[in-house]
Amino acid sequence: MKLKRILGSIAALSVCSALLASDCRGFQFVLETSAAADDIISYCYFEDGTGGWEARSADSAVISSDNYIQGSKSLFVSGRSDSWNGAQVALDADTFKAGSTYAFSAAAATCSNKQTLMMLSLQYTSGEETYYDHIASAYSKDKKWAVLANSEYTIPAGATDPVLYVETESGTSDFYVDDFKIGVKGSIKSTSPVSEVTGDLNGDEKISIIDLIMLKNCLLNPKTAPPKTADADSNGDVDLTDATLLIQYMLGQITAFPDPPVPTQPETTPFDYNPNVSFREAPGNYFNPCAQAGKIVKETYNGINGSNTLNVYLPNGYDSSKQYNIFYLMHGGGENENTIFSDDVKLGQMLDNMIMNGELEPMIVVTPTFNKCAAQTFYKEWRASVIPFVEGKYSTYADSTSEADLKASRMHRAYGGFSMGSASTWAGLVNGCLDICAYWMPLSGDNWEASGSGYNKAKSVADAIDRSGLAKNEYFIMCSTGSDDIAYPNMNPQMQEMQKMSQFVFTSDFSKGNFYFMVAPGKTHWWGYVKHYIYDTLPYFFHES
Ligand code: FER
Repeated sequence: MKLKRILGSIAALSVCSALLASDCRGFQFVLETSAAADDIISYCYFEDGTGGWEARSADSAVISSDNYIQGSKSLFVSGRSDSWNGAQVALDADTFKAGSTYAFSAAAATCSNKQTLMMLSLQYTSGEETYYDHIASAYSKDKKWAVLANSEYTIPAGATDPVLYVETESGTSDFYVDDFKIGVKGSIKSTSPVSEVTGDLNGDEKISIIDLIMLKNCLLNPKTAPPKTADADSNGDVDLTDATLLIQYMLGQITAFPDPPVPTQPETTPFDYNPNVSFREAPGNYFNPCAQAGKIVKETYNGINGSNTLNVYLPNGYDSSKQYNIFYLMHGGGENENTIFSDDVKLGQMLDNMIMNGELEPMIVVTPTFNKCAAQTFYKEWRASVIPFVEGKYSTYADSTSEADLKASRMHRAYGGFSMGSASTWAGLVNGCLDICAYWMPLSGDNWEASGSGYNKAKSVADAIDRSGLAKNEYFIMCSTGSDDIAYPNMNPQMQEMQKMSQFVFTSDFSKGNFYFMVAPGKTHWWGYVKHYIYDTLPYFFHES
């Protein structure tokens, strides 16, 4: 062990000086994947077309010159709604024989700002069954290229209809594919197996000089994505500090790498709750353009109900290295995803002004539409398509869009809506979405998941809470309407019954309770009033942990 350390030290020192002194191009061999031309059986560099590559359940796969690893073009894949969506090419079964071994390689680069495991996979049929196998994988982030290569992959014996494809382990961000080739067995160098051990860049389960050389290559080639394990200080960036830490580790000066830094943003903020929040209009100038305006981005995604669009409000100064709370806000019947940020409502301006004046923490607000299904079933599309699309692309508290990470970030997610949007809110809450969302804002609409009395409607909500197994400080329901609103006579009996039930503790101080109903005197069923309910109550969200 001691001898190993000393040898390691000497090697580390020589590389350390190489790092400082040379142009180090001699070390590039580690990431080299090129094969002799004779060894290549099939290739596509996307310079002269797609070479048979096509979208795999994504909206499109087209040639792009925005990002490439060689030549001047690549294949750009967009409009994915699941992690297995991407780009694919059918393999000629006469050329690539089942049971035979070949070398496979493709470069891939995600548009996500999160580390994303890119995968080169094979779909094939055997008998009646379809199978999916992973050939090679590597991490990418911020459009940097990861090489997915396996020098010896055997197409399973008996496989028919082989289709090669590029997908991601999680998330639905757009990505690029380039430099695709299949060669004779052994002709292309395999990329490293993916390791979870910090400092082990090449996945050989050791931390050695080879890892340091690989790290150096990543630093010298900004187009190439470093593996996740290169981030020795776990701060999200790979830089010279990580190289220094690796050297120190090999010299025995440190025995472990630093723990990930504590997030600079506090998980929760102390909040001065009013336990009986009452209706108050937002200042009139909050509906004027704001000096510190956020951005409203129109997005298209391919969801379970087909292609659809939504709007994403990004607060002023949105920074993808920070994490943001997220509020999904639904329109009413006869409206659409553009209503809420339109000049009729001007919610964007109101959010800008609230955030500028410190009344609201910067957050992401998403306005989808239930117009491709029904208000009461939209929660299915929200869960299966909208959240993975939005939170795979924008930075929320979800570390990935896996089920586990959505659950872990539930205290940073809210859902609300007006009128039929309120029907969609109750539907999501009642039908199993409490596991990924803690904050709910029904506005001028009662629960249509149960018919009949206010008691029945209240009981359907209470039952969902019982099924969720959550504690009383893990779910929060902030309801509002006007006393002259058509929803009031429907909503009020349900609200009265909920107050009697043990699952609900009535107060707008969410450090002490979880349910509130604000009634605005004389107000009717109109966004012109409802926008003020959001002004009054949205600041009460996201302070609990
Ligand atoms: C309600 C009253 C009205 C309600 C929805 C509506 C979900 C919607 C009316 C419309 O779209 O015309 O209590 O609850």
